[in-house]
Amino acid sequence: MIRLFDQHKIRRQKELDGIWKFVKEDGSEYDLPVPGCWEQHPELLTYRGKGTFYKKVYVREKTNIRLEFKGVSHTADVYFDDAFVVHHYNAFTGFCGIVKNVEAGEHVIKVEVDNTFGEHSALHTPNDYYTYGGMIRPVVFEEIGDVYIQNVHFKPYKQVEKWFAEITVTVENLGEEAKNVEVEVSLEDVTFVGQADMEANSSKIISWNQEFPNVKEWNSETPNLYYLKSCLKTENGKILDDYIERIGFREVSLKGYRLLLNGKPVFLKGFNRHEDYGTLGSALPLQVMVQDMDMMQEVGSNAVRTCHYPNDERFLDLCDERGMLVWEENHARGFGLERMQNPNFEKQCEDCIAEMIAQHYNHPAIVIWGILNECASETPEGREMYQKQYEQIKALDTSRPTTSATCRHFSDICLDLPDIVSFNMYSGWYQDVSVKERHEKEMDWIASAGGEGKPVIVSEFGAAAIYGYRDRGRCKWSEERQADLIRENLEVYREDPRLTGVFIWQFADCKVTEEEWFATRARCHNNKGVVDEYRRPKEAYDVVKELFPTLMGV
Ligand code: ADA
Repeated sequence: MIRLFDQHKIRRQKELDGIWKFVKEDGSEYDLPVPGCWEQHPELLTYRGKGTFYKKVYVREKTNIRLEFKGVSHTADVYFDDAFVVHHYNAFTGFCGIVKNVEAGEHVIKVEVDNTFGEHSALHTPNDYYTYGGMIRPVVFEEIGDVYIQNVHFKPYKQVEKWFAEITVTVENLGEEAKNVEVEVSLEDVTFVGQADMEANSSKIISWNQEFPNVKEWNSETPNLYYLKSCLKTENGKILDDYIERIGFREVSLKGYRLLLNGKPVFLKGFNRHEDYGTLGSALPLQVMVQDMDMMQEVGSNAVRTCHYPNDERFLDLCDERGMLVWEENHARGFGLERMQNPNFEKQCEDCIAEMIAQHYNHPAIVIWGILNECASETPEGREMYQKQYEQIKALDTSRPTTSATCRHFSDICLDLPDIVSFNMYSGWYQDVSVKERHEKEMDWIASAGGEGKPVIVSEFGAAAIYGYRDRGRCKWSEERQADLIRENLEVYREDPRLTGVFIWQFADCKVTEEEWFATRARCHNNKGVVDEYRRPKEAYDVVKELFPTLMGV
């Protein structure tokens, strides 16, 4: 499955899922499923290296081919019949390549994949989550004409109690001749058109500000979704291409200490969720995404943080359908200044932000853009990079607030930059301190260090527990202790009106890299999930179920 809805009725599109041939760097060959992680194969459990995937495809008649890769971990070089098509770094954002004038017949797609660490990879590093290898998300194969729709963006807004939207359609002309096409856009009973008069080998953006009189708002309780249908037509009405997006009418804003959705205050009762499952690694099938969603909603969660990277579009589609509010963030976890000064760091962050926003812009569920989890925000050099990334986000999207989860307590010099201040705090786990006392100190410091008057989110808190380890003395690492600490934290946070949300660290246990200090993690897992990596609930799961509903509903 590519998305949870059909994006095309006219454009020929298929998913290249199934078995691909994989040739490891040493020449050994495997039949691997795509999407998938190569670590699921018993001989590749710990393989960190390079390998090449091959897939034969058949083209019925001469056409242009558009290949879209939703996620390749972590670096891909794509070839079509041995001709280079596209290079991409980062497992967590999609990318595409175009091959023009492909003759009818059989062709071979080759994808060289690399999940090694080193200076070439500033974002995928040994970390408190695992960087797997392979084509972890869907691969899409499309046949397109010379003129096609490259992207559609939809930004809803309200004016005098009526819904409007700014719609932009980007059209590409791959041909060697100028083309003039009509662009038609429709949503329910509203249709509007524009003209794209295009030079050869060019692209054009057409935009509208359009009123939509008969629509219902999107929110957590009633996540109303609509199909935004765009198509390209010739002068005599022949449809050349189509592009369907699924959107929601909602506005996000801030007022005092609160995040507002459609003008109403919300309190985010969330989980941090890594894309990681048992033996499947980061290639989560829809079944797991739905199970995660059902479990998070069962305990009363209304929000999820895509720690620490952009998520699979199918999960974001599910959040749109279920009204699950999303803090999506760029790809970064715990980089001190030295790692932020890797020569590839800034460009790889910039590319990730650009791709994350371009590809996920239309999801109504995304209400916050985050950056740089626990990076060097206590340094002037780090501040420059934080500032640059916040500015990049605002240049691409002014409709959503920004934030960043800090752990530079009492030393962070960037709290004046984001719209919302967020901090990670493990009182009772890493520090044997009273949650309440430590929280008050943190909030006082935030107010004095640039965060005065801003909404605050406790972006991480929790404790570890080994699934199945029970102890009547409630010792550390027992399910009982984890449950006690989550209870103590939630009972403190629910009393603080300056908070507009909390995110438990974390929903499910996840694998970590057995390098650096992460190797000290029991089982080579981050064990702070309220469920384990197979979604088996720990005692804390029921504490969350008891307490989430008591958190401020306003
Ligand atoms: C940090 C980090 C998380 C995780 C957590 C932990 O806050 O943001 O990714 O590593 O600590 O479990 O210690």
